[in-house]
Amino acid sequence: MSQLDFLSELGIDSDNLGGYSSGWLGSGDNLESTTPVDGSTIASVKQCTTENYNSIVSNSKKVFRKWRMEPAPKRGEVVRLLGEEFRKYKEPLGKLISWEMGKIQAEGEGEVQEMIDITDFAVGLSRQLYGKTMHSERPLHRMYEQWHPLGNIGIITAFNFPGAVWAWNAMIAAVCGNTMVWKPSSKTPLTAVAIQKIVNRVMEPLGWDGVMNLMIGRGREVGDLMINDRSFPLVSATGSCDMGRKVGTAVSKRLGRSLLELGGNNAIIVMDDADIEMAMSAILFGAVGTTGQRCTSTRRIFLQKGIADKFTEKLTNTYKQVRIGNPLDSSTLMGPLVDTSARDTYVQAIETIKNEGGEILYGGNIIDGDGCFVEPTLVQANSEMSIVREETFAPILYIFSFDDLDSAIDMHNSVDQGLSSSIFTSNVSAMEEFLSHRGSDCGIANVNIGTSGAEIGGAFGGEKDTGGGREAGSDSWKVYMRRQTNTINWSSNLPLAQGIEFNLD
Ligand code: UN1
Repeated sequence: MSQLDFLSELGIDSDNLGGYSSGWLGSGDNLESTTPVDGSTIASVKQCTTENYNSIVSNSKKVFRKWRMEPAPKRGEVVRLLGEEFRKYKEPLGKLISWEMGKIQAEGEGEVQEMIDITDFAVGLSRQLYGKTMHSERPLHRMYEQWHPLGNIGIITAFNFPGAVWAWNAMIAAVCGNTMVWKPSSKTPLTAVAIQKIVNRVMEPLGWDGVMNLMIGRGREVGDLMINDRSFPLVSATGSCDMGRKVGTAVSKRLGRSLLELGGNNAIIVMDDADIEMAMSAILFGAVGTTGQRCTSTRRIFLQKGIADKFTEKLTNTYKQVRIGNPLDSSTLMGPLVDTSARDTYVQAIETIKNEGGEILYGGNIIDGDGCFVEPTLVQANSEMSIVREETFAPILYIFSFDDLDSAIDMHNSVDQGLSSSIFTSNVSAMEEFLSHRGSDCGIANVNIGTSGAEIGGAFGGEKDTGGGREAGSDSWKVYMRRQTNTINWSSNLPLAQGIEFNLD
């Protein structure tokens, strides 16, 4: 068996990727998908042009008029069938994700599991799109609010979760009655093609071709068209803070709605009384997992003075044992960075760290060869360093120490981003302090759990420069719908609210 057999399992023939009906093969120029494992080309995908954009969007808008008439639980049934299909392809799809962007296979399959989980969530949700009923101040009047589909939704996703983030948006948007156009990262077009093939296999026989559409193309071309297009009432975008500023500005200029899930600068506070083994494992997964390329990756740790030295020494020893290599090899813990430009960014960051007086305790080097491999890196940092305030999408972890919890929380909250955070402690007061209104300022705050690897059931997203959006679980669905307040008068009078009398005589 060849290592790349998962491609044929997914129906991917690199020379013939499939039809145009649902978008992905445009008539523009080719986009090469390469693997960061050795730089080789996996496939070449034709990108969408402005013309292709127009036809995908107009078809999606047309299908919306039909899809919104399908009762929500029936839409849920379609999503349930998608979930069944994702289950069948968990392994090959997980492998393709690994091969195309570099995360290890266990994490690739974990990502597909998130796709499955969100379909289950959305199926249940399809029978729970509840609106409230209010008591009217007027007699024999009924007042309530209901939720209607928004329309045709734009979904822009990043390379680091090339399937799951689309699924969080797509499954919820679909049960809410929306159609959608997905613009994936240009670094992971093949994963998007494989997913669209699965979608088509389920949707086409049901007559629902065109509910979920894929549009592979340049950000500066089709992405720009989408964010400026009034026909997209909502654009959900995941990526860097800079990208989010661009999307947010363009969408709000036309008074559209955006859902932004942007960069994080996530930290873990470890108190003297913490379970050290547990904290160590969480930090390792958070900082080294996905080669430091999750928006929830752990980038900073704050160690209380009593344990700081010992903890740092132990962590350094743990880092030495991280096995780096082919992400499809089951013994590998850390695969490559996504591409050579990510590797260049890592090199520049190491340079800046040194210039700013950071002490590299471990790592700091790239690993020679055709792949984009680097060493996981530990840095003894100081608060004067400016680079610690930035999100460098690489496995670089900054270590700080602190005396008391108040000062740790101050340092923790001093950055611009506000996605995920956690504290390791066995002290109930410290836990509650961290979770209180004067504690962590992030959208996600955990106790004795790391910063990454959130479950889909909770609303996912962050504050400040992370963009304020919420995706996946809880009541995130509301952003994919429009709320309508209805008042029905079933009396034979017309009393006005606020007791106003407005008569001619
Ligand atoms: C992201 O990196 O954009 O919480 C999403 C986590 C994953 C999702 C990360 N469930 O780490």
